[in-house]
Amino acid sequence: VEKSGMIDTWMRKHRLIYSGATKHPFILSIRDGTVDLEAFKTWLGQDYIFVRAFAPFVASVLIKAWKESDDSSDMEVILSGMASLNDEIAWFKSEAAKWGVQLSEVVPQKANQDYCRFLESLMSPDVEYTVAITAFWAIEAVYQASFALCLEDGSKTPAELTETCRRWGNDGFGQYCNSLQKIANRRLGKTPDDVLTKAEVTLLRVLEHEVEFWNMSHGSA
Ligand code: HMH
Repeated sequence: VEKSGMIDTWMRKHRLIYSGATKHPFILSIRDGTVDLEAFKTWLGQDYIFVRAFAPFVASVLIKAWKESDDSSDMEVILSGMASLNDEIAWFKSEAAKWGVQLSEVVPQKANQDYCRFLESLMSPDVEYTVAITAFWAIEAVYQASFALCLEDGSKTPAELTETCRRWGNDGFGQYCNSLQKIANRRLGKTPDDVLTKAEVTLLRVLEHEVEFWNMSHGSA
């Protein structure tokens, strides 16, 4: 079996759930300009809490790369991701102030708690680097694809939300996601079948958590 483009194979195999995560009604409402700004504020506050849990997860991937990776450039890609999280947390604070969202008073909703607990489970030293880097790629790729959609020609994204969309939808972030995808593909191409299965299951869990996360702001919450 050709395993080198495993991510692409999985994207084809799971394209319905992938597009469920990247073309969620909340994202489509930003794109068509009908977004409920209260829903946006909910997302902003919840995502700030998520990113605070995401940073230690990325740190755990860095540790795994340092211990297990066969390519020293992996560490630089992961480290650049960690560095942008520093900027991102500052951005959330200033954005929240702009929208009148009190971050200290935001209570994590169940979907957010579940997602953060899932991230924590992936921080365990028992979780293989290959599995963790696949999850890391998927988490970033969903945001990249989602927000890039809101910046495409013909989208009616409200002016006050374009900066948010550019944060994850810009080309630089797209390049960074491609670098993560390359690392994941390289690792998946030489991993035993049991780890491959774990990585695929983990990828599906990420996509499910992303859908539930969007649902907090729009839909079945
Ligand atoms: C829920 N998924 C969620 N929040 C984020 N900020 C990202 C992915 C991308 O970093």
